[in-house]
Amino acid sequence: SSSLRIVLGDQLSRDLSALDGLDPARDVVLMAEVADEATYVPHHRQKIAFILSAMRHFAAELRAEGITVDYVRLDDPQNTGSFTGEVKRTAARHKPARIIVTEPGEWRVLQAMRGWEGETGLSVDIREDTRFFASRRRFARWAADRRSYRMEFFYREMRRETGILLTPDGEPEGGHWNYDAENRKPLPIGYTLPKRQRFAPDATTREVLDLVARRFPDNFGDLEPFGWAVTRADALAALEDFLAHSLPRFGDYQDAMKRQAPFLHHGLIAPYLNIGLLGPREVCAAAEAEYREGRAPLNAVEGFIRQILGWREYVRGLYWHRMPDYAESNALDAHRPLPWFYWSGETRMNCLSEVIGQTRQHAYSHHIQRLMVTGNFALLAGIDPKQVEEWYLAVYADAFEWVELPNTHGMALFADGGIMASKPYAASGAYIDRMSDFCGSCAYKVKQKSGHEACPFNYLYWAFLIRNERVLKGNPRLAMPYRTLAKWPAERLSAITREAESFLNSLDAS
Ligand code: DLZ
Ligand code: SF4
Repeated sequence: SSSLRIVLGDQLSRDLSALDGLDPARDVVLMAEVADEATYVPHHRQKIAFILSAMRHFAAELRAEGITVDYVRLDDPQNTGSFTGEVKRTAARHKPARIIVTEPGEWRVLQAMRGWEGETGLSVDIREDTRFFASRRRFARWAADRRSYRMEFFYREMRRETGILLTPDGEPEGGHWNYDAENRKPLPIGYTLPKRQRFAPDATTREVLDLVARRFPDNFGDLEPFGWAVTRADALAALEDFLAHSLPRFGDYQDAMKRQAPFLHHGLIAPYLNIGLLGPREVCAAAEAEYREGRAPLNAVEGFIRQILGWREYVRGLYWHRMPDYAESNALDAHRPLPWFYWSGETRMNCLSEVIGQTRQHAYSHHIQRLMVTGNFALLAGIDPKQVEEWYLAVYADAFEWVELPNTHGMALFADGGIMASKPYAASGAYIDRMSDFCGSCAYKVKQKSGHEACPFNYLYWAFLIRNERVLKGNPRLAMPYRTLAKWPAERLSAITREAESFLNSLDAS
C-alpha cells in the first residue's frame, strides 16, 4: 500500500530513514515551506534562504530519480502555514495508507507530529534519525545514573565504539584522547589566512532570495552576498576545500579571533551537517584520512573530530534526554532583557560589534566568538536565558533547537546549573585581548579595571562572581577568583557592583 513520506527542511539526506523502502511507483514525498517554521523565531534572512533553497534543490534531485514530490511553496495561496495543516491537506489529496517520517530536531515539532494520527486518521510511523552516531537510546544508556554529563567521557566511548582515531590495539591515536592544550594559540601577527570557497547563487537560489526579500523585509541579517552551498555536491566541495586548506591549522588557531576574519580555519560545514547535506560519518572519515595520509596533524584532526563525534552527538543526546524540562531552568536567576545591540550591532564594545557584525553578514560566527564574546557577555550581564536562546536560534544558519539550546543554555549561560559544564565560561577582557585583535581599536581600555574608559567585561566579571556567590562559591574550578574576592574590602566589592549595575542599566533593551 502507498505511503506518504515527509521530509522536513533539516532532513535533506537521501539516506533519511523516512525514505527507506520508498516505492517510486506508489509513494509520495511531501516537502512544505511553511510560515510557522519561518517565524517561530525571527530567523536571519540568509538562514531562511539557505533552508528553502536547499529544500527546492533536494526536491529536484528526488524528482530526477523518478520520485513523486508534492512540494508546497511558501507563497502558494492554499498553504495553511503549518506542518500539521500541510500533512492533513496532502493526506486528503493522495489518500495514502500511512504516513512515514523521521523524528525531528526540535521538541515542539515532535509534539506536533504526535498529533498527526489524530489529525489525519492515518497511522504515523515516526522513525529514528539514523544519521547520528548515537541514537537517543544509546545516549540515555550512557547518561543513566549520572548527575552531570561530561562530554569528554561520552566522547571516549564514541571513539571506542566507532574505532575513529584508534590504534590497532584500541588505544587513542598518539597516546592521548585530547590535544586541546595545543589548540589555544592566538594568530601570529601578519598571518595569511586561507581563502574560503563560497558558492554563487544559481537561478533557484535567486528566486528564493527574492522571495525572502519580499516576505521578510525586516528580519535581522544581510541577505547578500549569499555564499552557502545549497546542494550536496557543493557541500562536498566545501568540505574538500576545508580539508585541503584549513584543517591542518584548524587545531592551532581553533580559539583565535580576528577582526574582519569570520571564518579563520573553521569547517563552515555545520549548516550542511545540520540540514543533512553532509553526514557526520563521512565527514569524520574524511578528516581521519587526512591524518592517516600525513596531510594534517593529529591535534587538528582530533580537535575537529571531537566537535562532531563528541560535542555534536553529546548535545543532541543531552537535549532529548532532558527535554522539555531542560529549557526551563534558570540556575543563576538571570532576568535582564536582551540588550538591543544584539540586533543592531551598535555598541562601543568592539568585540561585540565585530562578532554581531559578522553574524549579520554571514549568519555565522565561530564557536569561540559565540561562547566567549556574545555568550560571555550575556552570562556576565545576567540576561534572561530564554531571550538569549531565541537570539542564537534565530541568527545562525546552523541553529536548530537540539544543537542551539544545550550550547546556549548549558555551556554559555550555565542556566542548567552545571549539568553540562563544570563551571561557567566567564571571562574578563584579558581573555578576549589574548585571543583576538579586537581590543586595540576599542573605545574601552582592556587593561583598565574601573572608570568610564574601563573595559566593561572587567567589572562585569567580578560583579558576576559577587552576585552569584551563593551558587558558585563552592565550585572548585572557581576557587581562585573567590579567594581573590575574599581579600578585597567590602567597599571595593560594592563599588564593583554599583559600576556594573549602572553600566547594565544604561543599555537599551530590545
Ligand atoms: C528552519 C526552517 C524554516 C525557516 N523553514 C522551513 C520550512 O519552510 N519547511 C520545513 O520543512 N522546514 C523548515 N525549517 C526547518 C524546521 O524548522 C525544522 O525541520 C524543525 O525545526 C525541526 O528540526
Ligand atoms: Fe571587548 Fe573590552 Fe576588548 Fe573592548 S576592551 S574589545 S569591550 S574585551
